[in-house]
Amino acid sequence: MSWQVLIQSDVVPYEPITRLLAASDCCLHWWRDAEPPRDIDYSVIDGIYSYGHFPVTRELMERCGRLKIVSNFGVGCDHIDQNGARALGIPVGNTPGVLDAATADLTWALLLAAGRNIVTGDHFARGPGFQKYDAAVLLGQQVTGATLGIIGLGRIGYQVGRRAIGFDMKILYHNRTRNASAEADLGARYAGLDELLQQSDFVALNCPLTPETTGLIGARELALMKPTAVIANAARGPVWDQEALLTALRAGHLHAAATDVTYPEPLPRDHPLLAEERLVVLPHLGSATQQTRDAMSQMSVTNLLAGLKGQDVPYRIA
Ligand code: 8YV
Repeated sequence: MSWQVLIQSDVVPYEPITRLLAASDCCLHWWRDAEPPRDIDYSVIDGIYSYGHFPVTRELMERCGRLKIVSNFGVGCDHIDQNGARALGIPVGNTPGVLDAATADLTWALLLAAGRNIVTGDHFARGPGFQKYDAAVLLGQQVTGATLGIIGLGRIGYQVGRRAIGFDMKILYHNRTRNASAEADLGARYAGLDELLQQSDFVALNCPLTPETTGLIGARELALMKPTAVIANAARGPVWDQEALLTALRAGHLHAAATDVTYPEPLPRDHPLLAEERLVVLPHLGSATQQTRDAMSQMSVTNLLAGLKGQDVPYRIA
């Protein structure tokens, strides 16, 4: 018996995924373009494997006649209609835990890069302008001893906080709910959003994208921040208002910002954010280490196969 699986991806997926799927009883039907493929029989689709962030709508799930599972390569499932899946009784699997360390490391790479002018410094060191060493150029913001505000103290935010202990930082956090064990472990203090923004020298966005977090950081919130502050987004682009961020950076309000995520992703090549020197931009590298990608591949294929067989999905978000 072979399972019919719709795999959404406009790039060649990470090799271990196709290897694991090839070793299973899955017959793959590719969705490679913006629009769903027309040449497949949706009535026989047993599973959807979501790679990248193509939308998985309720309509698509309803169209797949025998759907038993939606398996996502990644922890964030904002592109999947989870309420729709619940209503239809279709389990959704994701890959929590295995990417916390890699994403927390990258959050720190963003904070440090923006705070210590790493990218502008790299460009300057290679360019024609660097003729004499000058101790007064490219002064950054001190990380050690500063206040870190973590917005979203889930698994990844917690790991960001753990790393801050090594920098002797004072930690504030803002979250849907208080996290007593994290407060005890990290010495973190819960703060309202405005207070966190006003008091933090470094702000890390590590929350999932939900209706509540969409546009969480807009012009008003950016204006509350210290003019020397640094903000990094390792969550999802729509958590902040990109236009408001650009305006704040251009006005010299904030030391710098860094982001791993944008909307759309990628940005059009002529987007003004890409020309902003005080913004570090990465192409969604949060969990992009070989070790983490291997674990994500294994986990997402395990979820897929369990769902196809009607077994409990080991890592289930909906
Ligand atoms: C993935 C991510 O790279 O897990 C997530 O939510 O954003 C990243 O770890 C991505 O989802 C895979 O496409």
